[in-house]
Amino acid sequence: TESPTFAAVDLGASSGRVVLGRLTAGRLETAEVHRFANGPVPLPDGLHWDAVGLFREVLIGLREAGRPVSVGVDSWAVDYGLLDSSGSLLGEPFHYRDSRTDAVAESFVDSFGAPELFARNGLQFLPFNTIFQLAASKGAALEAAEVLLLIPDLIGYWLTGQVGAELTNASTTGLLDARTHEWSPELARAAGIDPSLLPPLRRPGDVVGELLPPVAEETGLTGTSVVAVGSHDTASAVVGVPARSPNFAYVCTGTWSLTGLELPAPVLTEQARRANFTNELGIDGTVRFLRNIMGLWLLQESLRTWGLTSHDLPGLLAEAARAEPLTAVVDAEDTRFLAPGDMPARIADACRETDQPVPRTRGALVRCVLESLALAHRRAIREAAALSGRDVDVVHLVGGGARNELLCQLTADALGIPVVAGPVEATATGNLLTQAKAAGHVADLTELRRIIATSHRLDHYTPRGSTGPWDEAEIRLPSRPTP
Ligand code: ADP
Ligand code: LRH
Repeated sequence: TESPTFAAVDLGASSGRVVLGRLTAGRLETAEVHRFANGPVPLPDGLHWDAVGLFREVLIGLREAGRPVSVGVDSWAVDYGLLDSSGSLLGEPFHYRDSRTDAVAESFVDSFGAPELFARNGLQFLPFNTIFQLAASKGAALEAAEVLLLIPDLIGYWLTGQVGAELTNASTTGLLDARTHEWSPELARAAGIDPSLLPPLRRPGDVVGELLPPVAEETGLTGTSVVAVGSHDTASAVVGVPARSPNFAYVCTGTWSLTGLELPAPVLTEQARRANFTNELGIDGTVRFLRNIMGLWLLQESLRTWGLTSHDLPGLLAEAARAEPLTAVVDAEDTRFLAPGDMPARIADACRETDQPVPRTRGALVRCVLESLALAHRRAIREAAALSGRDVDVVHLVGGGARNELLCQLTADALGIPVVAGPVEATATGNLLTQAKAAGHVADLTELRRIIATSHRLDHYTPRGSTGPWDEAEIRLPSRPTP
């Protein structure tokens, strides 16, 4: 019989792609058929995504997809579009870096009670969680809205005409009950919305629907259905971690560094809340116990400030590799770095405030960014292990950052634990294999990960030297207030 193929639509905050996967004799061959840029668009009322433009790129990609069994869609979390009663999109979705939640998020938490909120939804405090975005929204769009669709579900709606909310991404909204895995009407009301705005939940593996006739015509696809995957990109990235033993931690590095552990159950303790950990849902009942670290956004925005592009990255990384180690580090979880803007200036401020030298060259600043990320990876992994009572003997670093050899090596050095880097396209890989599993070609997560480990070239980094200099650098970071 012919080997089945699947198509993954993976929308990252900095780029989107359509990737095909063919499963033959226990190996997955992948081919990227379309890639396109993505990013915030400043409009008079704030920062948005160009959702319609992204959908157009999805259609262009699917036109190159051949005859896949199914299509799965994933994207970044928390953001949403609103539809009116006739199914029209009510304005371009806001970007999670928009500042409208600044004044609202903390006061919402204060009035609800931080421990009460964490006990209910199990989420890390991030000012852009959907619950805070909704609390900050006023106006006509929300009043006219009949249904709220998270970004991958919006793309799924445009492909099939079916509405729903996929569970892994719903778990990032702050509106899902961490114990029952159902929408919480109480949290919806607290956010100021009618709970009926939230569509029925669907799970990875569920059929979303068949392609609408204009979509089938535009893409040339017939007989292809859309299947729900871990539609939160980080859920698919964790599926795409080629772990061979249970004692692994992961760092999903792209725009963000999502760093933590895969667990069978949430950790809802007061210590976990104070350490600002999140319990997001993975596939097959797993929990992603992790922290959001600012990630390569720090580097992307530095390049943008300098008028450089990703083509300049190899040269800059070579300079960073030659720069003096650990002269200055910043807290890569500080929300001061969240908004778009002059990143080198903000990093310099953070160095001054902690009495450290300001990096004088671009190479030194890039080194400061990568060392700060490595230190943040170390802190999150150590704390996740302590809070969950797990041992960690290997760290899997997946996503675009797996191409960054210096970042991989520094992460191994800081932790004193080996790092296995790759796949770069872990998210698309996890998306594809979740579809293959839904179609009955893969038994479970263990087999799925074995397929990834045998299909991809992985790079191994062994820790160099002692972790002493990292212990010393960690002391220079300001202590974080706990609410
Ligand atoms: P996202 O899904 O959040 O958009 P990706 O997983 O695509 O992010 O990762 C993008 C990041 O990958 C970039 O910000 C960049 O730092 C890194 N990257 C891409 N290409 C290279 C390269 N050739 N060398 C080092 N890093 C790279
Ligand atoms: C990574 C990601 C992350 C979220 C952020 C908004 O792309 O989905 O897991 O917290 O975007």
